[in-house]
Order: sequence, then C-alpha cells, then structure tokens
Amino acid sequence: MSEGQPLFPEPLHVGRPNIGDREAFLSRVGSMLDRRWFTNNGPLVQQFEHSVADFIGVKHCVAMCNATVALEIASQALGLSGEVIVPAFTFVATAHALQWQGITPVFADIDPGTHNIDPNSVERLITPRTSGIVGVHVWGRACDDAALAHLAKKHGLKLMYDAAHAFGCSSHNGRLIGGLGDCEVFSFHATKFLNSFEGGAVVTNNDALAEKMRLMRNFGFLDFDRVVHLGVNGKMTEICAAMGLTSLESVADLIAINRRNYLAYQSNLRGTPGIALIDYPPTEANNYQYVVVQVDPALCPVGRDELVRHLHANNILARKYFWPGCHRMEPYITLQPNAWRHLPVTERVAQGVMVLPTGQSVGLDDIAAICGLIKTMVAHAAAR
Ligand code: T4K
Repeated sequence: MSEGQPLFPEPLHVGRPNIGDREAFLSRVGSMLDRRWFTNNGPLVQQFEHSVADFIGVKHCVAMCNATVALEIASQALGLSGEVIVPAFTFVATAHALQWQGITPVFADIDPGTHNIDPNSVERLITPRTSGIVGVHVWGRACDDAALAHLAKKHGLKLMYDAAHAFGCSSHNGRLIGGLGDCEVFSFHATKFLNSFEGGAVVTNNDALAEKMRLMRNFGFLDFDRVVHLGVNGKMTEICAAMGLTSLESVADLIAINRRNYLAYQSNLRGTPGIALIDYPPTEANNYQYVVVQVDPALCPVGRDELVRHLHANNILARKYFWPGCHRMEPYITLQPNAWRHLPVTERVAQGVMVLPTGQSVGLDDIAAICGLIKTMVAHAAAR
C-alpha cells in the first residue's frame, strides 16, 4: 500500500449478499416464467414456507415482503397497542414497525454480555398501558426467553421476537430460534444470513395467529371476492422465494464460511489491546453473520470512531451497528422527550461496537489485511 492509496481498491462491505447455487436459482426463475405466476402465494412461496417451517421445527411460516412489514403485521395480529417494550439497541425497524402504527416503543436497556434486552429493565418499564414485549436476538444470540416469558405471563403481555439476525441460530437448549414467544420474525434481506433479495417471515406454532396473518398480508381477502379482515400488501414474490429456497439449500456451507472467517478474525486480532470479538457460546448454534468487535476505551489507545474512519479510508466499510441506539434517533427524541433517554449499557455498547465484513465474498487474505491494519493503528496510537 503506497501513501494515500486505500488498502483495498474496491469497497469491502458489511452485508455483501451470499449467493447459493446459481443454476438452481436460474432454473427456479425459468419455471416461474413458464408458469406466469409471479406473486400472490405462488408455488415457490408455499414451498419456501414449508421448507423454513420444517427447517426450524415450527408449525407455520408466513412469508412476507420484508421483516419490517412482517413486524407490523405480527403486531397487528397480536393486538398490540398502547406501549410495547423493545430494546434501544437494535436496527431502527424494530421500533419503527410499532411507531408507524401509533404504538409507542418504550426503550429498554440491554445486558452488557449478550447485547440483548435486559429483563430487569423491561420489568421496570411495565405500566398499565403496556401490551407487549418485543425481544431482539441481536447478532443471532438468543434473548433470555425464560425471563421474558415469565414477565409476559405475570403481566398478561404478548411476547414477540425480532429474529431478523437469527436464522440458523439456537437458544442455549439447542432449539433453533423460531418457536419462542407468541411468534418470531425473520428478515431475508439481501444483507442477511439467509437472503431472498428482500423478504421476511413470521413463524409461529399458533394456528389462529398464522391464519390471521395470512389474511392480513393479502388485504384481508379470504377468496376471490370476500374481504374478511383489514390488511395490507405484505406478500412475498415468487422470485424472492426462488432466491430464499436456493439460499436455504446452502445454509450449512454459508455457516461454515462465516465460522471460518470469524475464527480467522479472532486469531488475527488476539492480543490487540482493547480489541475483542463478541463470543458465540458453544452451547448455542450461530450463523456467524456478524463479526462484532468491541473496542474498550479503557484499554485501547485508539477510539472506535477513529478506527472506523481509518478503515473506511482504506475501503473497509465497517459499520457502527446500532449506534446511537433508537432512543437517541431524531424521531424518537422528538416523540419521547423524557425519562427513557439515558440507557447506560446501550450507550456504552453503541459507542464501542464495530462490525467487520464477512461472508462468501471475504477471503482469509482480506481478513489478515484488515486485522493487520487494525493492529498497526493500535500500535501506532500506543506509541504516540
Ligand atoms: N430487525 C432487525 C434487528 C434488523 O437488523 C433489520 C434489518 C430489520 C428488523 C428489518 O429487516 P428488513 O425489513 O430489512 O427485512 C442493513 C439492512 O438493510 C437491514 O436489513 C438490516 N437490518 C441492517 C442491520 O443492515 P443498512 O442501512 O446498514 O445497510 P444497507 O442495506 O445499505 O446494506 C449494507 C451494505 O451491504 C451496503 O453498504 C452495501 C452492501 N450491499 C447491500 C445490498 C442491499 C450489497 O453489497 N448488496 C446489496 O444488495 O441496513
């Protein structure tokens, strides 16, 4: 690398999509064109739904156009209203899906170890207006379902999970995420572990809830003419299902690549002061889609933001997910100018986290170069 030139000639993104077997995908697209059936619960969507439900071991998978709409439809179907408790440390879609419908997302703090919603914080926020809790399995690590389910039962609340990151991940008892709470919502966005270009799904073991969501995602149509429910257009298209099915066939390979990359980052960065990757506990399955570095300001001589700037200057587009926390985002500052603002753990974690590129398009040489850059920067800062 000569002075002033970036280490990588082309940007290295966090969230570069993974692609399964191209021939299998193109063949599905070919038969879709032959059928002239492009959307509205077509055969590929139905196959995708069955395959996802079987993979996870749940009764129902209701595929949707994206996870944000899936969260909106699920919260309507569950009858959420008033206030719903969510973590502030999440992608803003979790909160927006509620607020968009006039439901107030009440922001809870997180556990510093798991980065997931802290049940103690949740309990303190329950009021007579609370109708539900939405936990988020951040980085695919499972929420403390036992504690959240206990709270939900005790206070008569609905419990839903945003499992956008968590396809192929399990909780501590080894059960794949998807069967917890009243329902769980996956994202199949291009940047997600399992991608269908755009897409999402609600999975549940509740027959009546699944039935209601099927109506709601299709304007409430029961058949050709009868509209029996309020609804929107939340349908997944056939081409998205074709991609989803193809991705599903590659799950084991993609986990292996992500895990290889994660271990390479871990060994390359070992011993760098104040720099540590978050752990994925051996008792839980994970898809390793997120390589999350925690920068400890007490030990690292260079700050997270300076590291990110330097990485960007070298075409490594590290991300500061989920800075600054939803509670510090403009719409919510305006809407909730009160007590929920100071969430110490969320703020500390959001100040210290950066996510690095992984997936199929990132090789071991790339990882060695990225880690080399980080280590050099830390060493130079220590010598200043
Ligand atoms: N709940 C949670 C907890 C979530 O994390 C998300 C989404 C949702 C709900 C909502 O799910 P969806 O409604 O989207 O199904 C990205 C994703 O867009 C977003 O889906 C995801 N979370 C979030 C964590 O990351 P951004 O704004 O950071 O980045 P974006 O979409 O610009 O993509 C990141 C990078 O990936 C780009 O800089 C370039 C690269 N990229 C992206 C796309 C779309 C590609 O190389 N190719 C592509 O096709 O949100």
